[in-house]
Amino acid sequence: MAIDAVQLAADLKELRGLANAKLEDEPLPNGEEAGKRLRADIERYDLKSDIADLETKGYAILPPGKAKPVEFFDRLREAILRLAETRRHGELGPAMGFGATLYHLLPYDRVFEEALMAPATLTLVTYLVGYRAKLSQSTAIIKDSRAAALGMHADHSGKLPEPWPNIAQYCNVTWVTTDYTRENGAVCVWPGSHRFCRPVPDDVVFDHGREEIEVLEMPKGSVIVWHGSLWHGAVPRTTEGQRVTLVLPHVRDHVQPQEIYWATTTPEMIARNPARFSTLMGLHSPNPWLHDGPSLTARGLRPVTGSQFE
Ligand SMILES: O=C(O)CCC(=O)C(=O)O
Ligand SMILES: [Fe+2]
Repeated sequence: MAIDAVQLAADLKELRGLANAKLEDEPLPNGEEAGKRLRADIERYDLKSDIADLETKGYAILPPGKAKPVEFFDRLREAILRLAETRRHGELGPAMGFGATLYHLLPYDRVFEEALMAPATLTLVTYLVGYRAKLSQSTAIIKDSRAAALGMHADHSGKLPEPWPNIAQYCNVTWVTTDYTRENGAVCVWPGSHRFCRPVPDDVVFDHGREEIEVLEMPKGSVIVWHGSLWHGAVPRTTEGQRVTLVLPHVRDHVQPQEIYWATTTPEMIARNPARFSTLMGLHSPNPWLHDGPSLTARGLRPVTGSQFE
């Protein structure tokens, strides 16, 4: 059955209309105003040293309580495990060292929306990929005692042609809902590798033991944010039980998100969230469009004052 493109265009127009109306009261900042607002948020959420970590190491770790209270991570884990009972798991996860993967979780529990809109993490996302950032994935990773090592890679791989720019085009926000230890299969990183601006060489992919690579051990309730060029992977899990993680990667506005969020965004979701939520769903981007072309109210296409379109 073909998609009804006429209906799709009408639905998208309605959603974009609601999303654009949100901007009237809460316009997204541009230029100098964007810098000013970002600096104020970095101050407000006490993120100066995290920004320094993003610059020097390519990742930052928010300790328990900084992004959200620890209880919030219990809600996240419970929602993931509940959904894991009934939802189809991704096929590639276990084979590639990702464990059991559940994709596109955002619309299925409000707790994911809360994580997405948490101000401290959103400020770090803004620092890395701008105010026009779009959500790229809302994916849960569940690893049990059989979970293999995840090869070292950069998230820019397979998404951006090389050579990569210094500036992040993709960033990862990893919500840690069970303790990360070496035995539990924690994420590992090569600090500073985001500055190499290139993919992980073949001989490093499964060389997790080399001295430059650090295993990130941290308690439940932590959040890790990293630059898309950072070399990272995960060590194998050797203990019983499960490692449960939510990843919320974001992209710059010109990069195609991995998951199609406007397709599952409802008018209620737009209404109950700040305007920024609609931006994250891709609803403030003028493209993609169907036969109706870009919307006149889309960003960058505001009517010229005094024009016939005013
Ligand atoms: O949690 C993991 O094992 C790593 C996942 C990963 O590489 C990613 O989310 O980009
Ligand atoms: Fe990754």
